[in-house]
Amino acid sequence: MPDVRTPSPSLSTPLDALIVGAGFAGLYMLHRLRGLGLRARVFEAGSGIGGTWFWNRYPGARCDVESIDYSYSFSPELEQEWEWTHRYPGQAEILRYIESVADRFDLHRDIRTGTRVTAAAFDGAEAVWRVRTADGADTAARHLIMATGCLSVPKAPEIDGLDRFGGRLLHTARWPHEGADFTGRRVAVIGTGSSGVQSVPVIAGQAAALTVFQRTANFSLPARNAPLSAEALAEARRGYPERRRLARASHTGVPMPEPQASALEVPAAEREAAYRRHWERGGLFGIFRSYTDVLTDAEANRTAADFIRERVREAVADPRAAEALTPRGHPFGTKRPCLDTGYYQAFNRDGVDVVDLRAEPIERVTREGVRTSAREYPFDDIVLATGFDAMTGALTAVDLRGRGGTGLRGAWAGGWRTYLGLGMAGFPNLFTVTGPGSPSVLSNMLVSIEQHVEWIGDCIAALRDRGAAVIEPTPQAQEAWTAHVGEAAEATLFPRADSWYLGANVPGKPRVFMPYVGGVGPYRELCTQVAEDGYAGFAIA
Ligand code: N01
Repeated sequence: MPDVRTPSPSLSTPLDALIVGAGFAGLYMLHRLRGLGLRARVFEAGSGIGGTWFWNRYPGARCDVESIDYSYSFSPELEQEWEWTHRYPGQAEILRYIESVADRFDLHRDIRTGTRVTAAAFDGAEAVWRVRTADGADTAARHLIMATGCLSVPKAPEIDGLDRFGGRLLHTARWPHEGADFTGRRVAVIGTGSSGVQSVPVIAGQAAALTVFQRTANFSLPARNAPLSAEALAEARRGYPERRRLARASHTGVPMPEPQASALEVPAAEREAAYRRHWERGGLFGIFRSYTDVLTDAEANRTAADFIRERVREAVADPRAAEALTPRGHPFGTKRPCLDTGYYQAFNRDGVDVVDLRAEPIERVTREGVRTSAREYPFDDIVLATGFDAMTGALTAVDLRGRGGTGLRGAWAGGWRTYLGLGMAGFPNLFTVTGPGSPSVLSNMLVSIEQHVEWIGDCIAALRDRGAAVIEPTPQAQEAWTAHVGEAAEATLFPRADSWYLGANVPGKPRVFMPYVGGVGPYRELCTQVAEDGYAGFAIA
């Protein structure tokens, strides 16, 4: 029997497609293209597959979409056979799932790990992409598919002295595979987005002392994670066809009823009871999808925000810490809310505290710890939970050169521009999976990934069947789409927060809203229509 992990030989003739990234998107892309009879390879920078779930191994790392929804839908057998253990899947379980999928569909033989793509240039004469990897090798492929993830380039904070710290410095998105034990140690966590909020309760349970450095208090909702019973799993499996159909047609990619009423047209007691039901049930989408206008009307939003602020004050015993942890200054949901397991309660433990960086900014990191405007805090470990250069970061990290040598970095200097988040004018035969301008991070990523992968696969197959060599968005279609994405965001409260959705977390990054707020269902219909209309908005040659 051949070793399935041995890479297929011979790259002497151009591949039909080179896929960059072996996360959920890249793996399914490979499987899909193979199914269409196309020759594809995956290059992956990491030493293993799994993307997000390969890198983010910090304590408490867990998905905030339920297991049965955060899973591939393309294989009914896989759906029926995989045993999810919890309502929300932990990092290790998701990585096991991904590995099992790769084995099941024999993907490893076409994946090269430890292979970072550094540059790629379109050769117009041959109509191929010439792809350079960090080892200096070049590979030719007719299509280049960037499955590089939306949150895959970690961002270190702009804090002086990190390199001088004498203790252990960790980033949640580059967690050591052997793990990190905090027993008996004095630990700092910098950053209170999802990664910080998930890791704090676990670290708090181990460390001798934990100090959380918070610049912006985020809204966090209880996950209410629990083991998934055999009955619940069996029921979910029976209901899969309908569940998936609802997810694909929904706004967020999660099967739940769409809101019908304004938060302002129902009596306060009824609204409070609805928020309470969602809070008790747990989950990310309940409260902000409970009414039509939570994300579009400041007053409607305030009703939800006030409800959550009240819960924070109830949960945190020390009034000073409660005050610091109470989110204000941005509408609920405009920075991605967190889903936690005991985050606020962690601050009731001895030795766990929060430092409000708005009142007491960090001046620098020293050899011993963190120096703020008020005092020096000594630490053994500093954990950076400071986020990512989201959505565009992984694309501009590669020196992509399109027609005539045009660079993507230059083309995007004033902000991203795409057609449907699927491709860029001037970059023929290049596709982005869940690229900027698509619903992506505002949705259940698995639903959005599958939709893009299937659309891209069908598109490449259609080109082959037509005998066409090249497809690329027209500049007009790209401009119109990019403008539409911006206008759609402007009609919501999203632009009111300094969020990573807007690139506001990365100094110097253009402040342009990146994901499409139109919802996965309507967006899917639009993409399908574009294909049915013979790839309207694309030039094919
Ligand atoms: O990153 P973030 P993340 N000094 O950017 C702070 C997904 N995800 O890794 O808000 C001090 O959200 C920064 O402060 P501020 C999910 O989509 C999902 O936590 O910019 N602080 C913020 O508090 C999520 O939204 C899951 O003022 C600094 C934090 O660091 C996305 O990934 C789990 C700073 C960064 O928060 C990113 O989450 C994890 C500085 N110089 C992640 N620079 C689940 O599925 C930054 N900060 C549950």
